[in-house]
Amino acid sequence: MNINRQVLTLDEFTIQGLRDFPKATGELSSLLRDIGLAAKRVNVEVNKAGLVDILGDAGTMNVQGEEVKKLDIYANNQFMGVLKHGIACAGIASEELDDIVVFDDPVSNNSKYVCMFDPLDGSGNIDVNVSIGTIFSIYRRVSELGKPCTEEDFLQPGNKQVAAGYVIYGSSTMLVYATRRGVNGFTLDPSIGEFSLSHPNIQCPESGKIYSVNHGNFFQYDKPVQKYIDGCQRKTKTTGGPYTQRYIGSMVADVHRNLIKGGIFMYPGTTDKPKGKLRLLYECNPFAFIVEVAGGKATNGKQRILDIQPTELHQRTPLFIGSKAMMEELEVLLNAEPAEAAV
Ligand code: P6P
Repeated sequence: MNINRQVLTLDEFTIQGLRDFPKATGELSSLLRDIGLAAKRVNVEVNKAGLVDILGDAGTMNVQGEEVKKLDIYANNQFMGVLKHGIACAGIASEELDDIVVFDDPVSNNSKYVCMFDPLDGSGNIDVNVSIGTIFSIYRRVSELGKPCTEEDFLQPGNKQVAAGYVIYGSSTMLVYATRRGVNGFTLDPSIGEFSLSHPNIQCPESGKIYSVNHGNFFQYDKPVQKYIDGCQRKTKTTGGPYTQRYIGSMVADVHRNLIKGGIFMYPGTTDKPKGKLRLLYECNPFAFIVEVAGGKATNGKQRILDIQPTELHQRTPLFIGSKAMMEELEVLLNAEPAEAAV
């Protein structure tokens, strides 16, 4: 047995990456380690949420107009805190905050990066013990170093992301992040309290047999989307169905499963919500970056998610994301003439 065989921790992995790039300043590695620390703190609270009075609505409404649960606030403050007191982040944007937070201190103003996050996505599932997650997205600033960051730093298209990732608080707690060099997954090892490399170089399977969508909205979807969903339930000239339907109602859990096993996740626009429900900057862009680096695709039905030029922090977008071949099946229908699209 190789006694020196060790599973790399997140810290060792990011530091080892620096050895490959001697000119790197180490700021991005530092930022990722900060996120890992906050994730461990959130994990502790998520894992005991049922035991202490941290559940239940905090009584406030967030910018989405949704009841905010106490754990959302706790998670938001953990991620904001480690980033503010780190050396690599000039400011943040969060699903839980109306506006950006400019850290505006000498160290932060000289930091190269800004970070956006959804601190606890799927929080409506907290009370029923369904997997939930944190989603994050990292950009290099476009504003002048040495000065406070500006909103312009946050309204960059997703194709400018330097790194993106998520934490899934599930049967085990995993941190998965992507840079242009690849996607790697780290599972929290409670025996040492460290995220340890468990899923190196994640590739999204070229195709799959899982489709994820909220069927309750079926009659509000456009005809091409209805036609594709129909094709997921039986073989058609454009789809290889029948597939298996899996939908947890927690984006991080649904997209993570499809990333590993292959599949397609859809949150289309509806007649009530033409822009859909999911947020571009801190939900769709990070997952689109991760899935594309892993070999998959992500669009809003017409355009690559990563090419969308944002105009506001909390804007929504329809999302279709997953295995390349399944996405291409869908695109045949989305691009077909309307006459083709009727179910
Ligand atoms: P629906 C959770 O509230 C969330 O933002 C995502 O995590 C999830 O994929 C989606 O909403 C579920 O929405 O309308 O299907 O319940």
